[in-house]
Amino acid sequence: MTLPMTLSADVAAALDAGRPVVALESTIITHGMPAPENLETARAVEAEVRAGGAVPATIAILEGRIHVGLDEAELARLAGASAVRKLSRADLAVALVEGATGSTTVAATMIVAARAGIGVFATGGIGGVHRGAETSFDVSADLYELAQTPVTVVASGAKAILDLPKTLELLETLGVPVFAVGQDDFPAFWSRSSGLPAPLRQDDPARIAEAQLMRRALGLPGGQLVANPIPEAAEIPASEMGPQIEAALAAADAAGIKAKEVTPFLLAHIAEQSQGRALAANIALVRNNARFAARIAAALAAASAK
Ligand code: PSU
Ligand code: MN
Repeated sequence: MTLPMTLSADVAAALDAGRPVVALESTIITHGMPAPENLETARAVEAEVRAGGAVPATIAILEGRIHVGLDEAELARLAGASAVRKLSRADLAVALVEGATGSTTVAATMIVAARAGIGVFATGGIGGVHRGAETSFDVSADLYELAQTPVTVVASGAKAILDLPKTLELLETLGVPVFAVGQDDFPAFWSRSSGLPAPLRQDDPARIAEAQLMRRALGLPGGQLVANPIPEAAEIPASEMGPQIEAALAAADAAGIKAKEVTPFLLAHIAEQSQGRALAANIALVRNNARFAARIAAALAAASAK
């Protein structure tokens, strides 16, 4: 069976010529942010990638076809659509067969990026081990994807609604390199530090790109997590976020929220409770990650040409 996948003209041209490309996910547009900030952010993130000299490739499923690179109308249609599936490794294939429209999580975006030949991807925060996972078993498929699909993911760590120590432990078990950028601590999404040291630190995008290629030379599967802290001006201190996260978790529990709905529910609750501050922070960190990802993409293109 042939894969129903369309590359936009500028993404196809860049990949053919070996020029830098940065993949972007779409769940953050459909399930991670409210309108109209979702569409504004998607455009701003693409502009950051372009300003960094790379071509943005936002990935989504439109009526049973994978799109790598959305045009303005497609982006607007996705951001405004109501019944959009949140697609991950488990449900991507069947969504294509059913002709569905869906956004791609970190895991699904990595799968598509790797198929398209894109080695770098920027987002806000990856999914991870949820608090209470010892009873709920709620662990994001994003972690297992990082262990098997060769894409470097730039994020501001894992979302701080998660159990960050357990998330780091599982990443280590799965053999996923986790680099902090510009500091030694693992960031906590809205806050610059989680208080936990990151396993690795690498400030040079060229070394990060080379490490991805060296993993391939070693015959190792999987990608890398680049944990880039939120810019100082946009950060919300962890002491302020703590109670808001606790309140969101209690509300999710009371409402019986499970599985795929957990992350979108918690993010929406926190965005509302913080009067937009958490959302502004989320936007700032994604844009910053797009800038750093463009630098890695440039280094990857240069190293691959050698
Ligand atoms: N980063 C954000 N907002 C988001 C996400 C990431 O700033 O909404 C999405 C990503 O698509 C990630 C997903 O893969 O949340 C995690 O969902 P889950 O915990 O159900 O695996
Ligand atoms: Mn989950």
